[in-house]
Amino acid sequence: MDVIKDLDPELYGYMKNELLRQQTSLEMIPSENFTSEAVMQAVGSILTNKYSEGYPGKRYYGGNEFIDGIESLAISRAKSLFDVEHVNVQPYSGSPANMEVYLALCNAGDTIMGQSLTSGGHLTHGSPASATGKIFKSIQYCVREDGYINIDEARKLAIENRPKLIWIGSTAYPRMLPFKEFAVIAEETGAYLAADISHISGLVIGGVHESPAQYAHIITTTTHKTLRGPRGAMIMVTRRGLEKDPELPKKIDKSVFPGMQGGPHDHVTAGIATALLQASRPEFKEYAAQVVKNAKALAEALMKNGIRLATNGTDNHLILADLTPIAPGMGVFAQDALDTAGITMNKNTVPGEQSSPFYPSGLRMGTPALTTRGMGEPEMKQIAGLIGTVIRYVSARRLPDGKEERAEYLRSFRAEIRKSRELDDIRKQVVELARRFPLYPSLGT
Ligand code: DSN
Repeated sequence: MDVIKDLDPELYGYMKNELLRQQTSLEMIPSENFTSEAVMQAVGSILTNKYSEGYPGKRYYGGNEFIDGIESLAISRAKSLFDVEHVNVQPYSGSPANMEVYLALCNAGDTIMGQSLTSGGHLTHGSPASATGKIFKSIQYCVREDGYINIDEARKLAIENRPKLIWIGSTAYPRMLPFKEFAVIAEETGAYLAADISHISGLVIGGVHESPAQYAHIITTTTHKTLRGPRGAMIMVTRRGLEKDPELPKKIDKSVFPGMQGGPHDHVTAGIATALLQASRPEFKEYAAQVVKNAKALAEALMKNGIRLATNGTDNHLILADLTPIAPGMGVFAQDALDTAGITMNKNTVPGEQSSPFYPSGLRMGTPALTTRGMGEPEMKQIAGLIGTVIRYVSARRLPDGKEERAEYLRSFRAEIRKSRELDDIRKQVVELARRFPLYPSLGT
């Protein structure tokens, strides 16, 4: 960062502090990870200078002979790793990728179906807060009381409403995604099935989560979560997709460009190619397996610490702690106090949420980033103990009912936790633990 340091000390200050924050805290947001220095080199390279609207061999600008090579490399690596027939690596991120799937398959007003946001689905799967819930007639299936996807409800809704497109894929679901069951529902109702595996694509490649390749027609994924690449996304068409609609690859490509996007981010495409190469190595399989082992160890230890978990555990990289037994809305206090102690995760709704999406009762956490640092089961037990202590520290808190009282109460709570000796003591233990697993040592601090 030396060039930035000389040119722009103000920006450099923020960047250095962010580096220090990443190095000295415990990153447990399940959708985050630490990408490799090779990926960062690709993303920070001269490839950011190029325009290349179109696709390899069919560009609207000259000078793309090397960019064609890079994009073709990313595509061929993705095809072989995910065992799919067609890949588009140009989507800017996950939400645009999903919008591009809609644009390829649906018209405004068509019926679509996805998992509701409060049940762990994604905004772009038809949430009323997203354009996808406004442009289309959105049918939402939920999880059952026990936290598992309600497949019977999804089937009933699909038969009643005949959606053109069904999404399977989640952002806060700790169990295996039921691809096979959803393929049966899609088949029965004539729908396209799109699997959004953004959270779990690294686990799929690593062989610790079933692949949707034989079940879905389309697969979307971001590239920066468990896959550990740069911020970006891909849309894939499976053999099953080609059988249903031989025009699918063409429809997807046209929808990405010129339908939704202009020039692809070639530096990101290079980062995706690099990440896919790394993900094809045996070490990545070990990494993916360790992510799941760590999540299971963390879940076990949290439950021993008296913390309730949605579905009583996890099959993947993610854990959803349900703090409702302490008090509805407890996720808000817990997230802030944990953050003060250097443990980063996010408040989240839980199955049967008794509070609200903005003041939810749960905490969503995961192990991909901690595992990248090299942490294992013993560290997960230690971290569960720290999380348990912080949750006990906030457990007497209660959210006031009134909106203004609530804002005032949270302001004073936040001021108070900044001065808390107990949290400061945990913060010191967090720094000590984090320092034992160095992150980006070549970048200093
Ligand atoms: N923001 C992502 C997540 O945290 O799961 C989803 O878009």
